Amino acid sequence: MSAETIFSKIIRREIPANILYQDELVTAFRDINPRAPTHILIVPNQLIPTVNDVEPEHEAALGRMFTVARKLAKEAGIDEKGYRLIMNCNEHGGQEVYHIHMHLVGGHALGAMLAR
Ligand code: DGP
Repeated sequence: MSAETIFSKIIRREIPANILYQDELVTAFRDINPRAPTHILIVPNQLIPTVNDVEPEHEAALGRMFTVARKLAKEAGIDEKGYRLIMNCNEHGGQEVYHIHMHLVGGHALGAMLAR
């Protein structure tokens, strides 16, 4: 069993978060430390620590993360100008919370994908 993170408590609504969307597979809430005008985290309700732990049985939740990203980007009014979806994995990827999550960021031009 993997160790739960703060995200499991947010999903179960045991601690406060600005939840924008929730269904049986995924939950989306505003990042506590936004790096852009829109910065939303979309997470599977089931704990998957890293992308390295993804299995075929997770495909429904992972696919739902994209359809929810599309919906929330439209609701935020950033769909036409564009946005970025980011998933960090492990130390070199800069992952801080070991419950996989998709960052939906946008609201202004985000610049180069990676610092050189
Ligand atoms: P990452 O580096 O990809 O693991 O990003 C983790 C993100 O999670 C980071 O942008 C800050 C956010 N975060 C961490 N703790 C909390 C929390 O308690 N509430 C919310 N809403 N976001 C959090």
